[in-house]
Amino acid sequence: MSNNQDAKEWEETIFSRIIRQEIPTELLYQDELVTAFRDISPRAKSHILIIPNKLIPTVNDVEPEDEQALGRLFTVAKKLAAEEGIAEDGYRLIMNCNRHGGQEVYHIHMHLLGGEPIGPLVAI
Ligand code: DGP
Repeated sequence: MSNNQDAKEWEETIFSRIIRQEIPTELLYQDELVTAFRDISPRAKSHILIIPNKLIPTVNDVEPEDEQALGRLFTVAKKLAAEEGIAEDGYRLIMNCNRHGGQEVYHIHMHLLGGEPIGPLVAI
Protein backbone atom coordinates (compact mmCIF):
# COMPACT_ATOMS: atom_id res chain seq x y z
CA MET A 1 0.00 0.00 0.00
CA SER A 2 1.48 3.30 -1.02
CA ASN A 3 0.94 6.58 0.74
CA ASN A 4 -0.74 7.99 -2.40
CA GLN A 5 -3.98 6.08 -2.02
CA ASP A 6 -6.11 8.86 -0.63
CA ALA A 7 -8.87 10.70 -2.43
CA LYS A 8 -6.82 13.80 -3.19
CA GLU A 9 -3.89 11.98 -4.79
CA TRP A 10 -6.15 9.86 -7.01
CA GLU A 11 -7.96 12.81 -8.52
CA GLU A 12 -7.87 12.95 -12.27
CA THR A 13 -5.31 15.19 -13.93
CA ILE A 14 -5.35 17.04 -17.23
CA PHE A 15 -4.03 13.83 -18.80
CA SER A 16 -7.37 12.05 -18.25
CA ARG A 17 -9.05 14.78 -20.27
CA ILE A 18 -6.45 14.43 -23.02
CA ILE A 19 -7.05 10.65 -23.12
CA ARG A 20 -10.79 11.25 -23.50
CA GLN A 21 -10.02 13.92 -26.15
CA GLU A 22 -11.99 16.51 -24.19
CA ILE A 23 -9.36 19.17 -24.88
CA PRO A 24 -7.69 19.83 -28.24
CA THR A 25 -4.51 17.76 -28.37
CA GLU A 26 -2.82 16.17 -31.34
CA LEU A 27 -2.64 12.53 -30.37
CA LEU A 28 0.35 10.74 -31.87
CA TYR A 29 -0.92 7.33 -30.83
CA GLN A 30 -3.83 5.83 -28.92
CA ASP A 31 -5.08 2.32 -28.32
CA GLU A 32 -7.02 0.57 -25.57
CA LEU A 33 -4.09 0.76 -23.13
CA VAL A 34 -1.99 3.86 -23.82
CA THR A 35 -2.03 7.35 -25.34
CA ALA A 36 0.84 9.49 -26.68
CA PHE A 37 1.04 13.22 -27.41
CA ARG A 38 3.64 16.00 -27.53
CA ASP A 39 4.74 17.67 -24.30
CA ILE A 40 3.31 21.17 -23.95
CA SER A 41 6.71 22.59 -22.93
CA PRO A 42 9.26 20.55 -24.89
CA ARG A 43 12.70 20.11 -23.32
CA ALA A 44 14.16 18.69 -26.57
CA LYS A 45 13.41 18.95 -30.30
CA SER A 46 11.31 15.84 -29.93
CA HIS A 47 9.52 15.51 -26.57
CA ILE A 48 6.61 13.09 -26.40
CA LEU A 49 4.63 11.82 -23.42
CA ILE A 50 3.36 8.25 -23.45
CA ILE A 51 0.85 7.42 -20.73
CA PRO A 52 -1.35 4.54 -19.63
CA ASN A 53 -5.06 5.23 -20.15
CA LYS A 54 -5.64 3.98 -16.61
CA LEU A 55 -5.03 6.59 -13.94
CA ILE A 56 -1.99 5.44 -11.96
CA PRO A 57 -0.72 8.45 -9.99
CA THR A 58 2.90 7.40 -9.44
CA VAL A 59 5.23 4.45 -9.96
CA ASN A 60 4.60 3.72 -6.26
CA ASP A 61 0.99 2.88 -7.21
CA VAL A 62 1.83 0.37 -9.95
CA GLU A 63 0.27 -3.09 -9.51
CA PRO A 64 1.03 -6.39 -11.28
CA GLU A 65 -2.16 -6.04 -13.35
CA ASP A 66 -0.68 -2.87 -14.86
CA GLU A 67 2.23 -4.72 -16.45
CA GLN A 68 0.62 -5.05 -19.88
CA ALA A 69 -0.16 -1.34 -20.17
CA LEU A 70 3.25 -0.33 -18.82
CA GLY A 71 5.01 -2.71 -21.19
CA ARG A 72 3.03 -1.11 -24.01
CA LEU A 73 4.68 2.24 -23.14
CA PHE A 74 7.97 0.79 -24.40
CA THR A 75 6.66 -0.67 -27.64
CA VAL A 76 4.92 2.63 -28.42
CA ALA A 77 8.11 4.54 -27.52
CA LYS A 78 10.02 2.41 -30.01
CA LYS A 79 7.39 2.98 -32.70
CA LEU A 80 7.21 6.74 -32.17
CA ALA A 81 11.01 7.10 -32.02
CA ALA A 82 11.18 5.42 -35.43
CA GLU A 83 8.41 7.65 -36.79
CA GLU A 84 10.18 10.77 -35.44
CA GLY A 85 13.39 9.65 -37.16
CA ILE A 86 15.33 9.67 -33.89
CA ALA A 87 15.73 5.95 -33.26
CA GLU A 88 19.18 5.54 -34.77
CA ASP A 89 20.78 8.59 -33.14
CA GLY A 90 19.08 7.72 -29.88
CA TYR A 91 16.84 9.17 -27.24
CA ARG A 92 16.05 9.03 -23.53
CA LEU A 93 13.05 7.60 -21.72
CA ILE A 94 12.27 9.12 -18.30
CA MET A 95 9.59 8.51 -15.68
CA ASN A 96 9.63 10.84 -12.69
CA CYS A 97 8.22 9.86 -9.29
CA ASN A 98 7.03 12.24 -6.58
CA ARG A 99 8.77 15.36 -5.35
CA HIS A 100 12.40 14.31 -5.43
CA GLY A 101 11.90 12.85 -8.91
CA GLY A 102 10.42 16.14 -10.11
CA GLN A 103 6.97 14.74 -10.91
CA GLU A 104 4.44 17.48 -11.71
CA VAL A 105 1.48 15.57 -13.15
CA TYR A 106 0.20 12.70 -10.98
CA HIS A 107 -0.75 10.36 -13.81
CA ILE A 108 2.34 8.35 -14.63
CA HIS A 109 3.93 9.16 -17.97
CA MET A 110 6.99 8.19 -19.92
CA HIS A 111 8.94 11.10 -21.43
CA LEU A 112 10.50 10.35 -24.82
CA LEU A 113 13.22 12.93 -25.49
CA GLY A 114 15.40 13.11 -28.58
CA GLY A 115 16.22 14.87 -31.82
CA GLU A 116 19.41 16.34 -30.34
CA PRO A 117 21.93 15.36 -27.65
CA ILE A 118 20.02 15.25 -24.36
CA GLY A 119 22.99 15.87 -22.09
CA PRO A 120 23.95 14.22 -18.83
CA LEU A 121 21.41 12.06 -17.05
CA VAL A 122 21.47 14.21 -13.91
CA ALA A 123 22.81 17.76 -13.98
CA ILE A 124 25.38 18.19 -11.24
P1 DGP B 1 6.61 15.53 -14.99
O1 DGP B 1 7.46 16.62 -14.45
O2 DGP B 1 7.42 14.25 -15.22
O3 DGP B 1 5.36 15.30 -14.18
O4 DGP B 1 6.17 16.02 -16.44
C1 DGP B 1 4.91 16.53 -16.72
C2 DGP B 1 4.96 17.03 -18.15
O5 DGP B 1 3.62 17.23 -18.60
C3 DGP B 1 5.67 18.36 -18.32
O6 DGP B 1 6.82 18.16 -19.14
C4 DGP B 1 4.66 19.26 -19.03
C5 DGP B 1 3.60 18.30 -19.51
N1 DGP B 1 2.24 18.82 -19.48
C6 DGP B 1 1.59 19.32 -18.40
N2 DGP B 1 0.35 19.70 -18.73
C7 DGP B 1 0.21 19.41 -20.06
C8 DGP B 1 -0.87 19.57 -20.97
O7 DGP B 1 -1.95 20.05 -20.65
N3 DGP B 1 -0.65 19.16 -22.25
C9 DGP B 1 0.54 18.61 -22.64
N4 DGP B 1 0.65 18.23 -23.92
N5 DGP B 1 1.57 18.44 -21.80
C10 DGP B 1 1.41 18.83 -20.52
